[in-house]
Amino acid sequence: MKIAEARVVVTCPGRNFVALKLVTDDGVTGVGDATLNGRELAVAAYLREHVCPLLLGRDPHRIGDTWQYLYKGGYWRDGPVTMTAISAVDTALWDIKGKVAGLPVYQLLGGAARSGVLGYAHANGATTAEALDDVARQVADGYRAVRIQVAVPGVEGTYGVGHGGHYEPAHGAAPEETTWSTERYLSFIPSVFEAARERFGPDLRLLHDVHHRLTGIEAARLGKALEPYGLFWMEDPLPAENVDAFRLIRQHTTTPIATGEVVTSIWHCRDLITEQLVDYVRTSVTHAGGITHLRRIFDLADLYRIRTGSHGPSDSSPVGLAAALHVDLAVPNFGIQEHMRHPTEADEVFPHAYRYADGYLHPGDEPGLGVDVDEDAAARFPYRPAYLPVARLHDGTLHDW
Ligand code: EZ4
Ligand code: CO
Repeated sequence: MKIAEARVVVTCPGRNFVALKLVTDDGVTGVGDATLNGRELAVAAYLREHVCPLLLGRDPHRIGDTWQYLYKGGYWRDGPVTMTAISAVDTALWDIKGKVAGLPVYQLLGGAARSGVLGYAHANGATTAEALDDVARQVADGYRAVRIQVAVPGVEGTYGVGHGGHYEPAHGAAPEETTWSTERYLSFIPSVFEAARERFGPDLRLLHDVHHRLTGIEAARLGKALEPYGLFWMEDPLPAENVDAFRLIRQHTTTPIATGEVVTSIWHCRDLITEQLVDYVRTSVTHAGGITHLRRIFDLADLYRIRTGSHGPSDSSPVGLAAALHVDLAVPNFGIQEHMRHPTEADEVFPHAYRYADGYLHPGDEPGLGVDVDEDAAARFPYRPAYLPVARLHDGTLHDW
């Protein structure tokens, strides 16, 4: 069996996605997610120009060898563009292997370790009251875990808050300029979770994404202030390259910490894991080297009783979500899966077998990943440039977004 064709699909059904489709000489297809939000065409070109030609003629069953070939063989290893491209190839090869075996990918990973994948939904609002009404909607939809983001008074364009309803941060031909004030944020956010606990009681899992905005001591203060409200996690308190700052947070608070959505390999989260500086690893199939590499990260985490919390925003395509769900169902140390629904046009371009019901997701039982890209439908939605915002302090200084 040989890889006979490798095609890159760039499409914008409600938002931009990049997909890789591999076809074998006997007609088996496999798909992988290659979406890197705001830098989509860089990955598309990396695949088209430098990866697809190397795949032709290779044995699709040699997943591990192909991974090493693309990682070590490029000499310039790692980085989000390279790793997203490798992720797409790896995921597509698992899809092919599953189809050839006649088994869903989770069966190849050891089989189901649970009956369903606990998902968390997003709730947001311009005010606390609005956000809590959104939480109530998610709870009515069955979710047992909800992330809450509220616009901080006086902070225009707070992270995680939509322009009326659905939250989708990437838009426009240039990054939107938003503002940031750590002082206002820190004094406001605990009141949101106090109100959420009052309204929803002790059982609902509450999550919050700081989105890399704080210093170690600021994050320690926030973690302490949130302790009475028993958060499931405080996400990305600061950029993950700063391991020392996580040590500082740990000295001060028992609020659980999740990080890793921008981490692209095991090397960048090794110390966070082995020093038990985080409680949940948020690396994703789409950006951390596909199913093969994600399992290595999650296995390392399991040695330290650290659980998974894979990134699952709307900028991971339905292909990325399907792949995540197979891993989630099989690994021993699953924690939770982010679940942000896709636009309806995206569900049309990427027909899928995974399903959501009553707070839980399941990848379905079709051979492979159980997801495809309809290339004719994809062609009806041409790429439109869309950038993630930037954040500035009130004096104009560029801050972490
Ligand atoms: O801002 O995926 O937890 N989810 C997140 C996301 C990220 C986007 C960036 O592409 O932090 O909303
Ligand atoms: Co996040």
